[in-house]
Amino acid sequence: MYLFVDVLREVKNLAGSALGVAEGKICFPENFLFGVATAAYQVEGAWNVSGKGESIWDSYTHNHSERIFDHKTGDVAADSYHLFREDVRLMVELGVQFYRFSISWPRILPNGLINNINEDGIRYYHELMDELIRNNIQPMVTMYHWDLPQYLQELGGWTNPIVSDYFVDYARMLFQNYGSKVSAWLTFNEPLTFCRGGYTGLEAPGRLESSGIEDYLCGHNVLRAHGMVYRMYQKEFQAKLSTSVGITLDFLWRAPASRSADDIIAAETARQFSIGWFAHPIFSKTGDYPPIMRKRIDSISKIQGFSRSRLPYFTPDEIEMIRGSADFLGMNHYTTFLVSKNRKKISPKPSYAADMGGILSQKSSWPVANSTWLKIVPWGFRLSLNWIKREYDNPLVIITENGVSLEKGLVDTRRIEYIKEYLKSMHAAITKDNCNVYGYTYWSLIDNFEWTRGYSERFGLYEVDFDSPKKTRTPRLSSEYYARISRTKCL
Ligand code: GBH
Repeated sequence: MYLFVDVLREVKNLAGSALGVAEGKICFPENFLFGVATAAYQVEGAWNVSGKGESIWDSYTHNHSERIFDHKTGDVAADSYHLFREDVRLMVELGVQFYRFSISWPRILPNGLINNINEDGIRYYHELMDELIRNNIQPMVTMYHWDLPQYLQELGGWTNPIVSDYFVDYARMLFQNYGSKVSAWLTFNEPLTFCRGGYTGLEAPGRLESSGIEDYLCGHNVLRAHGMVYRMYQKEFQAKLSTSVGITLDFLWRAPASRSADDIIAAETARQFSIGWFAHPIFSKTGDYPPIMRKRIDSISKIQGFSRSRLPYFTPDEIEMIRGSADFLGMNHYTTFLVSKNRKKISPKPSYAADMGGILSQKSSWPVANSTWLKIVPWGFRLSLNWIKREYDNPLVIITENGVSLEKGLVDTRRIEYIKEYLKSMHAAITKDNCNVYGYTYWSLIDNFEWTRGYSERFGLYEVDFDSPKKTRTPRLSSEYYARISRTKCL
């Protein structure tokens, strides 16, 4: 059993060596880690059980069922709050080395604040972790997978800087309670998605008209919160705990739509506005926002009549605090988009999309999944990893999500194909290009509540019958395929 921390130390020597195409097989090194992932709101259910507080996703699905594709909620979901032992049994079947799950902030701190601790919440995650460890599965924990305590939303949510301080209180109590059990921590899951989606799109809190202002405030406070947690961890816990702390960023590859210089520049700008927004402050040598983001938003803000940039400035101390504040980069990768230059004139209305200046599309010939945004484009994976390597001096990366949605059904040969092709692409990035990737997580262990898509999109290696009282889990073909990979480390 390898701790992530050990792998973190060893992986540099590993790249290229133990890897390869042995006897015609594509193999990963022996201590490369395979896992599966879920998130609290998507699987736990038990939304108001034993003292849990309300989250923004509880209130959002309850008050805005019209915004959820099938008008459903995560009130019960896959009921993993009660069925976690069954979930762990499935992971034993899969032979995975780790389980990435998230902790529900309001299950532990009902209104988000540290003065009111819900002991049942603390107990629940202890039991889950103990069950995992008993079965030799390492817990990898996301502190925040989108379910902000509703009370903090009423204070302004991530647009209010005080929420960063409250997040540090929450994180400290997680280290205190679970520090000795968790192999790797992720502060946030996909700030790009929840800051953009929550303030332009349909994700909670669902502020539809706030792009270009509130999304940037959200990102700013999330970056501050991340840096503050990492420094608190270093000061108070690092010496005592054998663990590592990172962040998960989503990187859907952005390829130029044509060979024109304009589109090549637009694609690079789009990368800086997506992963770069959060990765540049943490993983680059210089820190702070990507220069192109700073430049474009500052100048467009001026043209629009603002007296200051809509993208807030970090103080020099904050830049230093955030720079280098991660032991590894967690990367979620699913698909690829094409980018062409937006030739429209800047409108007076602030928006992230206009600031970014590219138009995103996908090729109609790319094979589809069961999510409108998810086209199957394996080569984008290798390019994403190479971009990370070049841009941030080859940091340690763990793939914290990769997966595909399909129709209901147990014979999911297309999922097997997806996993195979994406893993081949990742293998090439490791062996041929020397990218420092040391783990891979399939999203998801089981079918779950797919946010605004409700239960209509299925990502699980196991099917869940949401109509059955016991939320019966049944293995799909892909679960056998993935079990072989995680055991043999070969395709
Ligand atoms: C991940 O996000 C999430 O971390 C996870 O919770 C989720 O279940 C999983 O993916 C599967 O969706 O409709 O064009 O506006 C993946 C990244 C970014 C994908 C936002 C969907 C919306 C694209 N997501 N995106 S669009």
